[in-house]
Amino acid sequence: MTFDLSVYLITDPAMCAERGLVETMMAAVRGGVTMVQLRDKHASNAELIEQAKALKEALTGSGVPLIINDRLEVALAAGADGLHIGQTDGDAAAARKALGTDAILGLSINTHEQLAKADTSLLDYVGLGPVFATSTKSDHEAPLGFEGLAALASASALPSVAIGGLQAQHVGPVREAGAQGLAIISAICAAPDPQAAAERFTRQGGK
Ligand code: 3NM
Repeated sequence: MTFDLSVYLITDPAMCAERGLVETMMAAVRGGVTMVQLRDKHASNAELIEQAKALKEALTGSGVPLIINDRLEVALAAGADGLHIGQTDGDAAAARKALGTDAILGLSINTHEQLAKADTSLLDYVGLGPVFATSTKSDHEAPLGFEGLAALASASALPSVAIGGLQAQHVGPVREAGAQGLAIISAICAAPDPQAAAERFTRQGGK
């Protein structure tokens, strides 16, 4: 499946709770986000399957793919467009085998060692981060800054999306560092107006 990493929304259950998951995502889609990832480290698979199905239905006809964080069973059961895995989330080979060649498969990378070990034949993109320290992920690795991001992006054979503490004013520097896009949680999900927040990213040339 073709995909566009330029403005990649990742959902957070607490930040989306008040407005609703589907409503927050759809506001961001109206603002131009190009990918959506459902991420909830604590929900059960059954809860996530239900949420994923609702998101997938809302995205019908938008051309925006739905990616599931970490849970292969959820991606399969909900008919999602892909899966994103972290370094400790399990096995890219098993995920690719279960999802098939058409699915979008992404992997989080923080170091050159991790990048060297990643099997690019199994993956579609890498997530590089965190660019900055962020309170959204309490156990994140050491921040890369734009220099570290550029070093990893240039060493990557796969398209990359930057993550971690990113705001609309970072679209230019992230692109200059060689990443194809920005993955964003709080700057969109926790914004008073997620559509306007997404538009700030897409207007900066993020799309
Ligand atoms: N992964 P925000 S940083 C989910 O470095 C996640 O792999 C990261 O949230 C990584 O846009 C991060 O609110 C949190 O900073 C990103």
